[in-house]
Amino acid sequence: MQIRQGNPHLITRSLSPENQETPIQFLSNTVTPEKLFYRRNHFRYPLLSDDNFFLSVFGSVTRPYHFSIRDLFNFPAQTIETVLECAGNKRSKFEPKVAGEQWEDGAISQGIWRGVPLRLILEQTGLSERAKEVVFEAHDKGKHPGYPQPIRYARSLPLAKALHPDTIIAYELNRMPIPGKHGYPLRLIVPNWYGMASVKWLKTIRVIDTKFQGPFQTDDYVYYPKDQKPFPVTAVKVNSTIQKPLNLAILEKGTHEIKGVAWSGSGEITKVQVSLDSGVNWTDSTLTKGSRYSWSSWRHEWKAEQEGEYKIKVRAVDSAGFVQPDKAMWNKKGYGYNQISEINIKIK
Ligand SMILES: Nc1nc2c(c(=O)[nH]1)N[C@H]1C(S)=C(S)[C@@H](COP(=O)(O)O)O[C@H]1N2
Ligand SMILES: [Mo]
Repeated sequence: MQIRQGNPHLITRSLSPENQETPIQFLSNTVTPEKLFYRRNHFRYPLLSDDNFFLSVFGSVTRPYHFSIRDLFNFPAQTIETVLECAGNKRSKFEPKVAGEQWEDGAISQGIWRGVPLRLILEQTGLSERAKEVVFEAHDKGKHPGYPQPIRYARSLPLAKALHPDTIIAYELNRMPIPGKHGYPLRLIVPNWYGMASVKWLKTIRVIDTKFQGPFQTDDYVYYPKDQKPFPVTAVKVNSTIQKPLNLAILEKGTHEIKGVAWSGSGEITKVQVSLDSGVNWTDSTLTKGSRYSWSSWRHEWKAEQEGEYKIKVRAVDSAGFVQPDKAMWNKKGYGYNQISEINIKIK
């Protein structure tokens, strides 16, 4: 008899609501399978069926409408492969520490989403001249500090982002109906923005001519830096993760592969550099570019000839000219950590 080798599985940060991260160090495929796709929830899961399911679109529109799932299937579909990263990814690395889920590197996954461009839906309903933002309200709800009654998860997008051809109302993930934990039956997908924008379990879409003031818009998902005015969390910052070797590994002398992924919400990854001497000298790694919104893979072969302890650093650069900084911008709620990636290893 043989005892089977273990398989990667999600890492639990909290059980209720369920928050679990992807074991990103052990991912080799470009698309994250459902069982390893990170889960980030504010409330308990809502239980929905697609029978009698309607998505209502109303507010500052000329022809409000209740769309059935079937109505949505009749629109031309758009397929988008994209990174989905929680704004709190890597929060555990902030110094000084900040409260919140102590995510390491795995509050990020990648999937292929298929659905209807929101823009086509809004073309059908029409927009009033004063329309300014689009509010997405979800089915999940619960207690929130400062609110006597349970509130629903809700977020808004400015009109320009809502009308972007790649902002979609998705009904499939990885060529299957969206799993219950990831938004079944309908979910918003907003490529290039942190995950909070991609509202799961869509209930209504309301066009407004003011600025949305919900707590997940004006309290959470706002950067509160030390000596700057607060500003909203939007685009994903240029970032990378080292998948191999693992931090604090002890390795033999010889050739080792250093590899990982890199991504950005403001352009494509153009370069990933590796330093084997704590950031003094940098070499370009070999880059395999992903598609427009997906992560890129990088690798570097290292001939480790000398015993000792090494600090290996990695920094990604994107086409907009952004580079991972030496020091992440500390902020009270711990969003957008993208400091140069590093591991410490020992060669014996
Ligand atoms: N309805 C609803 N949508 C939501 C959330 C939520 O709690 N409720 N969490 C948001 C956050 S913060 C993230 S990072 C992503 C996580 O998506 P996933 O659980 O499918 O990975 O969903 C976003 N959409
Ligand atoms: Mo998130």
